Formats: sequence, C-alpha cells, structure tokens
Amino acid sequence: MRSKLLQLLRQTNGYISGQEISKQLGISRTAVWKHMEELRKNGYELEAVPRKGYRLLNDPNRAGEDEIKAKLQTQTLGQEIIYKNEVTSTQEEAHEAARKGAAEGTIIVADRQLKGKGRLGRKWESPPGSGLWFSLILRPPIPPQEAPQLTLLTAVAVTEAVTEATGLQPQIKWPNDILLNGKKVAGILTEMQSDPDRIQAVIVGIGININQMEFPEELSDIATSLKQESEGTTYSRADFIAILLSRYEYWYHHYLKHGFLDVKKRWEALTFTIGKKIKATTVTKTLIGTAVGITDDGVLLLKKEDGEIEHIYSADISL
Ligand code: BTX
Repeated sequence: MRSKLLQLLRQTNGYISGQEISKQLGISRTAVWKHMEELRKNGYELEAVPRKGYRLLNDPNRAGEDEIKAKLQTQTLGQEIIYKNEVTSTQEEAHEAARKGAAEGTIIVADRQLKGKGRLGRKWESPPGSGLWFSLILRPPIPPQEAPQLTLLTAVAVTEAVTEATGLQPQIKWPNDILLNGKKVAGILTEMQSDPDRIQAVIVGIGININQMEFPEELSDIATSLKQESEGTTYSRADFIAILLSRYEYWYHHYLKHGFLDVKKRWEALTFTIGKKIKATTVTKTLIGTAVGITDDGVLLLKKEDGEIEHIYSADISL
C-alpha cells in the first residue's frame, strides 16, 4: 500500500487531498494519515496544507534526472538522461531515442516498467520505487558480430558496482545473470540496431533489484535484492546508478582501446560457470557437460562426456 501511495504522490504535480488519496487507494483517511507518518519516519519529506492536501517535497529514494546528475562522475555515460515515471519498457524508449539520433551514453531510466523485457520474450518484473530499470545507448565502432562481448562487459561492470556499493560479492552466471547467494539480483538484455557491417546502436538494458523486500510468488525462490542480502539496508538508487556508470565507463573505454581480452579475464574471474558441470538448454536441445571457457566472442565452450566441444551461443544454464 505504501508503494502505491508513493506512486500517487510522485505522479501528482502539486498537492493531492487526503480524500482523493483515500478514494484512489480504497483506504480510510485515518489509514492515509498513518501511512504518511510511516513515510516521514523513512526520510520522506511531506508537506501537509489544510484544504490543499499533501505534497512530496523530498524523496530519498528517487532516481530522477536531478538526483542522478548530482552523483554522476562520468565523462560520457549518463550525460543525457531521459527519466520517466512509468514506461512499457525502457528498451522500447531507448530504441526510439537511438533511431532519432540520441548520443552515445544516453540513459533512459524508469521508476516502473509495465512490460519489462527479459531475454527470449520473457518478462522482467519491474515494480515502482524499489529497483533500477534503465537502458544505455552505446554506439561502439565495432563489427556487429562482436556486440555480444558487450553483454559480458556489462556483467563485469554490474558485478563490480554491486561490490563497490554494498560490499557484497555477486557471481556471474553465463551469459548475463548476476547472482547473490544463488539468486538473481540483476539481469542484462543487449539488443542492437545494425546494418550488415556496421552497428548503429547497442541498447544495453539493465535491471537491478535494489530495495525490494518481497517478490511475486513465482520469483521468491529465484530472485533477491541488494536490500534482502544486506539485512535490510536500504540503498540509494541514484548512488547506485552513478557507481555503475563509472565502472561501466572504465571498462567500456578500456575495451575500445585495448580490446576484449582484459574484459574476458575479469569476467572469468567473476563467474562460477567455468569449470562446473552444467546443463545447457538451448532452443533446440539440452546438452550436459563441463563449461571449459568462453571464446573471444563470449561464446560458451561446453565439453561433452565424449570429449567433443560444443559452442553455446544462447542457452539457459543450470548446475
Ligand atoms: P532473462 O530472460 O535472463 O530473465 C528473465 C527471467 O528472470 C524471468 O523469466 C523470471 O524467471 C526472472 N525474473 C523476472 N523478473 C525478475 C526480477 N525482477 N528479478 C529477478 N528475476 C526476475 C534478463 O532476462 C534481462 C532482464 C533485463 C531487464 C532490463 S530492465 C531495463 C531494461 N528494460 C527492459 O524492458 N528490460 C531491461
């Protein structure tokens, strides 16, 4: 209920009356007042004016353009910020912005996604007020077939950012899952706008569960948040994105200057997939074997029991 109330306050330009809130949320005026008191205790600054209603003055967990800009320490990434309270998917918005010529480094951030996209048409749960849902537009001067390397680069940047922000040490599961204690804390979706021999834009979608304390039932065993893994510590989403963009910029520039090798080495140091016996489920078949490494294109090498090496381009991995 409190997140619905916050959403209402965030969406309102100016004041919203207690009566309107109680009508929209289907709760009593006393309940509205109690929730407001709870929000105040949690650091939200609220103004209450007789006959006008309530107004949110300071939102400690907002990750809007101003809050992010105040924390950014990058040269290019995040210099352009498009912030929306609610979108279908930041990927869609980013594709549109990229087609219209948005500069490299532009980010599209939303408080909530109604149809957050995972890989292969899957859904990414993106509730308001608690996670970081954003897409980054890159225009790397690399051939289209090398774009998958950016997925691994992204996983490295996200993992390092989680450690820097929280002290926690996530592990990467090939190709793009970031796990804490075996549960998914972040997901990465890399899409591309490309001519046959030239990339127009790479749209890197990043979803990170920051402050959720609960998940829908079907995710409760497989998903976690930074807050859940740090005994209830609340993290600032604006701080987190600023740290992440710094790590990203470091690796992205390093990659453009020196190539993929160091990214690959760092990825291998942060993953637990390599050396493990795994089951890889692709669209057409299921393979069992030992993950022995990745190629320079980020393709997973699976050694089957008969010794043959299979190249896995896209699959779900389980141990
Ligand atoms: P994926 O296909 O690897 O993971 C999707 C699967 O993860 C789902 O089928 C579900 O089991 C699980 N899942 C769904 N939501 C969550 C969640 N919040 N936390 C943990 N597990 C979850 C991963 O796809 C790529 C996700 C990218 C999301 C970003 S958010 C910003 C950008 N915009 C957009 O629409 N997508 C990206």
